[in-house]
Amino acid sequence: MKTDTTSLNLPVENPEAEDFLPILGTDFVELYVGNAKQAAYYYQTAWGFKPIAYAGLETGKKNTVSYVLQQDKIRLVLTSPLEPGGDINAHINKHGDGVKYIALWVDDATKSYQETTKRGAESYVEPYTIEDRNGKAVISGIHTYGETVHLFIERKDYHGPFLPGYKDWDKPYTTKPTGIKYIDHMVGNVGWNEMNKWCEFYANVMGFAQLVSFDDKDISTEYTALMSKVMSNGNGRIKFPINEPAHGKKKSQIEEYIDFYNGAGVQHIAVATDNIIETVTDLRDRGVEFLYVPETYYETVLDRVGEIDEDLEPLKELGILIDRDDEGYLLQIFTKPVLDRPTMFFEIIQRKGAKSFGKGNFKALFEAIEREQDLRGTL
Ligand code: TYF
Ligand code: FE
Repeated sequence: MKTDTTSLNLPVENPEAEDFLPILGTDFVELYVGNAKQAAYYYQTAWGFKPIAYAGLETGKKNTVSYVLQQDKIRLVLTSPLEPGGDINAHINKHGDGVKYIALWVDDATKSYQETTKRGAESYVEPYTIEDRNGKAVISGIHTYGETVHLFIERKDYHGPFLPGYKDWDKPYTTKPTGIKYIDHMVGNVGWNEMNKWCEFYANVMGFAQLVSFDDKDISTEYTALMSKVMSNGNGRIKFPINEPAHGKKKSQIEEYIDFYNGAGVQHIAVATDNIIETVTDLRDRGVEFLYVPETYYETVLDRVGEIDEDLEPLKELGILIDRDDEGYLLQIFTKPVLDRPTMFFEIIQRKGAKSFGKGNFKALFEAIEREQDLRGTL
């Protein structure tokens, strides 16, 4: 894919350079939540995740409980505290439910830790080994924006349900999958003027390159603005756009997030499907709420994106957005925040060649978000 060369402070993709942090994929995303049991039920029932593993009182854990859910390559962990006080309660108290760990699957968690900390990463946890009868795993971790952490997970010698210490979750699986397959990208919202600092972190500390950059002129409506840069790892499996608020006539959605999350954190998780019409129809039937796009969007969209394989009618009914770049097109849609605070949401994306992020939809999307902000009195 084309890389951005206009922003000279960051390295762009260099296929010759050796990747000092080879990442095999996203291993899991762990949220700290107030009530993991009910959150797990939501992700099973509404999103079609399958229960995989469990750790809690029954497995000898005294202070916390964790449920692991999986759908195709996407693994979610939901963790709650079982007692007052401590880091998890503090996290929930400050942020509400939210992403604590973005865990990256690596071949060597010790080397990943050494290579990143020697380039300036702040240590979260030194490499440690955990073991049970299913084998062993090595885990290490470094801090990223806000209170979010990147864990490195080395699991080549582990053959159980999730990680040592977890047991099979024996609940019968009744919900059907919704067709989401893998995490396409995960977006971080950071504070005013912090975007470059965090993009430099991904470049210098993790060896990522910048794919694209949008300034407040690309990403503004009449009322609100933000800035965004997309950082990608060497093999392109990990893509982390970073947003910061920008000044407009009204409050940036990024500022609203920062206010409610009380700091930087994960804004959205984009999940890929091979059939967005079926996936979104299914999610809607199960009660997942999506942003509304006015019908006028569909009057001109094909003039902008040209011919597509899908009928326009179902896309219009569901509110799915369309965009094109040099390599193909993409279909995308955004949920409303999935928590009470207007913080985290999901994107469903189907790529048909396009490797970009839907720049042509930003205006329609941000106007839809503004309508929600207005209802909340936070615009
Ligand atoms: O990930 C992206 O870049 C797109 C568009 O606050 C986007 O999904 C960018 C910023 C934002 C919401 C969506
Ligand atoms: Fe996105």
